[in-house]
Amino acid sequence: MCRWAPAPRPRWTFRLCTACWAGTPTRGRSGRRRRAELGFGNPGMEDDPTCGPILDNVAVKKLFTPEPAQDNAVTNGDFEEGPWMFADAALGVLLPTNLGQDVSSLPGWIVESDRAVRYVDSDHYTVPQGKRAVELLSGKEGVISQMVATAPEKQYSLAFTVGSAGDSCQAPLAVMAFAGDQAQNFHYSPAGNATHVPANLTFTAQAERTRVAFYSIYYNTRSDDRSSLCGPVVDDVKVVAVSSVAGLAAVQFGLVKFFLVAFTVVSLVLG
Ligand SMILES: [Ca+2]
Repeated sequence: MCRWAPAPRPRWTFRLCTACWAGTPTRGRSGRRRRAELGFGNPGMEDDPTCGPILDNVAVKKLFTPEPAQDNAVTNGDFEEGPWMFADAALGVLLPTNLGQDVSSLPGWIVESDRAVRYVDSDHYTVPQGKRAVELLSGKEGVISQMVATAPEKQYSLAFTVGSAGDSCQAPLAVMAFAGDQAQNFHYSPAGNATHVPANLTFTAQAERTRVAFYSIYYNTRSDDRSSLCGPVVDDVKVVAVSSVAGLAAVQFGLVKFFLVAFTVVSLVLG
């Protein structure tokens, strides 16, 4: 029963100019304003036909697709660009599948499963890097993926962080990561107070584009109610040519070696 709630209208829509809120209306090639139509409807899943969901706080955000870094083939690998989040969105934003769609609310990424994943922010969750990340829900039914540019027969490193969202999610937390024909599971095993750990999967590209993907190995729920879905958090995804990784490691090793030699020389001079 929801006697206090008036029955919602079965469907309503409104139109908006896509640039009106920016103060400078834009026009398409035809000279006409470009408009988008938004629609909300009640699918009628309630037992009581006089009940229905409440709709409030509608926001429209203009998305942009970040350019991949020069040494990282992943677009929006830090998940910092995504849908609008209200300041009081304590439950994050659920991202449903966008498979087959031209536009993704998580630029660069495809939610290719039937179940949604959760977009979380650092105001309400533990986020490994920056202010945004993705929490994988529903086991292998919550998959995010991206096609990245690669050179055939070249070795790459898929690096990312996996951690806990700090939402009382029951262990174990683990991610299955895919890169081309390689797949490997990574468990979140924190050391000390660490809320996330680095993970790395090396693969050899077979084509000019390689699919990278993630899903949670387990169907986790929160420990406080044992019913709300949760899972591991993924962030800071990078695909880097192994030669670049080796070069960086060589530079780091060279610097360490230089400082050790310098420290030894200074120690000998000073007696
Ligand atoms: Ca991030």
